[in-house]
Amino acid sequence: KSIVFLINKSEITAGTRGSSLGPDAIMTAARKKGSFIFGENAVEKLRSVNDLLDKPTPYRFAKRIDGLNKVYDILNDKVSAILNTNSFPIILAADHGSAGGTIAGIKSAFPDKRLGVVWIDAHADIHTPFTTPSGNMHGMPLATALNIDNTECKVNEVDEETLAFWNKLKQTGSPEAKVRPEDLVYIAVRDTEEQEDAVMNRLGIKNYEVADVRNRGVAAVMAEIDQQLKACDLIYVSFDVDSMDPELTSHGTGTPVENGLTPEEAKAILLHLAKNEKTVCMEIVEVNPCLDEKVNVMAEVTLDIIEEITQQLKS
Ligand code: DIR
Ligand code: MN
Ligand code: MN
Ligand code: MN
Repeated sequence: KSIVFLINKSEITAGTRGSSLGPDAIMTAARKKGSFIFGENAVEKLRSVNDLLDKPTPYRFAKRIDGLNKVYDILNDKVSAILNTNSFPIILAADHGSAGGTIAGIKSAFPDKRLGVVWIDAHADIHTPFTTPSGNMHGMPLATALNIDNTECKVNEVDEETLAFWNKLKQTGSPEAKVRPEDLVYIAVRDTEEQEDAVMNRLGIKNYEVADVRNRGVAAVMAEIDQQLKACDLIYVSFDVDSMDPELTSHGTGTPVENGLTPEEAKAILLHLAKNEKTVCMEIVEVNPCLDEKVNVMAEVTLDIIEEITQQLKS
């Protein structure tokens, strides 16, 4: 496969600042190590909308949703264009809020294909403006892909303007749901709010806990995931680095949660998915060197994983 690294530095959806530096921290780690991965493969950089962060946002239950609509449109165009040239996008993004735009782009390129999603994350990212505790949109990308509002668990009174932007996000790439709940699999989710637990239960969304991965082994868990996604034509893999244990990644991410995957477990999972012919796009998000307790350790750990999946995809 021919790889395109797509760099998206918009960091408007997290609650902490600095993940826009994540992709550069990974590229810096590569140069330090003497890796030519970013010279040997195509690299494309997207325009960022980070200047929105220099002003307050009026949308308290969906912060900077105006900017996120632009990011969704940019990704929808770019990801679908890369897929249409038969290349494989590996997206290095700042925070996770844009991943719904990536899914929109995959759906735009393959409107008639059934898309499975493997979401490796400490968080479920399935909030909506009606349920969010923070207003941070990196907690919501999957709700846009599933086209759900979860008003069953409503806690926020959402204004009309926010709602119009929200509906537009959900419709980017397709007016209908882009992913079915049974085609979504979580790995390592361990920090959710009750509104998220309720929607996961209602829709029957499966989570493989860190203990499942550790006790049963990566191979057994991945075989079960392959089985669940058997009816899907395509797979998108979203890797939030906070799925990994903060003690092993020097807390270099915005919302670290203890008891995560080891980098070795994460790598084995991602390599398995990279080997699957159905996998059409992988995304790596939430590296934040501003929060790293050592010197760029999270980026170095993440680079190591990216190098191996790239090698696997090209073989
Ligand atoms: C929390 C934290 N569920 C929220 N979310 C995420 O604010 O919605 N942290 N995605 O990375
Ligand atoms: Mn996430
Ligand atoms: Mn997360
Ligand atoms: Mn600690």
